[in-house]
Amino acid sequence: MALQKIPYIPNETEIIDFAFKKASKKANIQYNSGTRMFIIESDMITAVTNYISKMLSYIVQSYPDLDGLSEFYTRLIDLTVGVDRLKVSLSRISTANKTIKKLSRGYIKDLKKRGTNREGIRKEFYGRSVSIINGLSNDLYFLNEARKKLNKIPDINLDEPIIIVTGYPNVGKSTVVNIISTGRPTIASYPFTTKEIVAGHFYNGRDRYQVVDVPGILDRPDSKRNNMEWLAFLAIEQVNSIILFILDLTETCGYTVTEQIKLLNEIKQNFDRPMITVANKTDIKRVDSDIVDISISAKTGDNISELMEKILLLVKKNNKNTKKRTIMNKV
Ligand SMILES: Nc1nc2c(ncn2[C@@H]2O[C@H](COP(=O)(O)OP(=O)(O)OP(=O)(O)O)[C@@H](O)[C@H]2O)c(=O)[nH]1
Ligand SMILES: [Mg+2]
Repeated sequence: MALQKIPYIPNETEIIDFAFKKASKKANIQYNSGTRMFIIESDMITAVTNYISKMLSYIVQSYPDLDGLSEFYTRLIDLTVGVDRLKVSLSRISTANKTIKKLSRGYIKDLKKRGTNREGIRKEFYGRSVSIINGLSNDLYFLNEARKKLNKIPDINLDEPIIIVTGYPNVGKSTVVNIISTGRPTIASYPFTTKEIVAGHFYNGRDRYQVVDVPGILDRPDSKRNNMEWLAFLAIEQVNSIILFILDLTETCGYTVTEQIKLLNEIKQNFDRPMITVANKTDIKRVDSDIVDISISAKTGDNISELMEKILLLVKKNNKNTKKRTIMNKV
């Protein structure tokens, strides 16, 4: 399942301009045709209410139903923008929508009273609606910023083979993803360059393989971990994939081999995932180690075709095991 793309969220000025311009256009036509004042004023209130309501409902509906999402996407959204914050903003928009509709009914009732200043009543309704919409300004801003981040979440097809590339920050994970797939995560010589999950793919014959880049993870207590590290764990935990664990044995990434191996062991212990351990940056220095399955240079392309062979073999093995497990579960 993929997350729906969220369209542009208008700000308070755009909502107000849209609703009032449309309503006054309608009123001008009625003035010119000599319609009664009561009808004109009440139609204007109704029109403004309808346009505002349409836009506010549209905003709420633009977002996925947060209570109906899978655990993976709920936690992904939570780490990306905060589910509670999102719920608060969306519910404020819905409440404003209801309040304006209620106000509108009240003011239309007032219009019916004899001897009242009808234009004054309609203007009072306008003033109150404008201030309600202005009160949503922070929420509308937040929802539009959240939308930009959420729209970057890649579509991951859970039915196709997936390769998650993980390891310490700055070891060359994104460089590996760039060289083996269509994924184009940013590469830079500092830690935590990758701040979100980025996906790409490659084909072997007709079969598509998805390659997922995740933020770097440090070996440190959970309480110290940042949202980016949790994003990486979330992907490893929730997505049935094979893992490419990238190590930088040259330590030019800024972290020691001991630290990197500790993380490797933690991931092995906590997640039951088929894994290939890869030593990167052999162009700088070749370091022998028993813990790696293959040594490569993502920069020069050295040994990449051998890496691809290993990936294909492991995916094949994993597919067989997954099928076996599902059959066993059904028995
Ligand atoms: N010499 C050499 N440099 C490499 C190699 N692979 C990556 N680098 C460099 O290492 C630095 C980090 O590369 P990235 O691919 O951004 O590393 P990352 O693991 O994705 O880093 P984060 O996203 O910050 O966790 C960059 O300066 C790369 O150019 C390699 O095989 N050889
Ligand atoms: Mg990266």
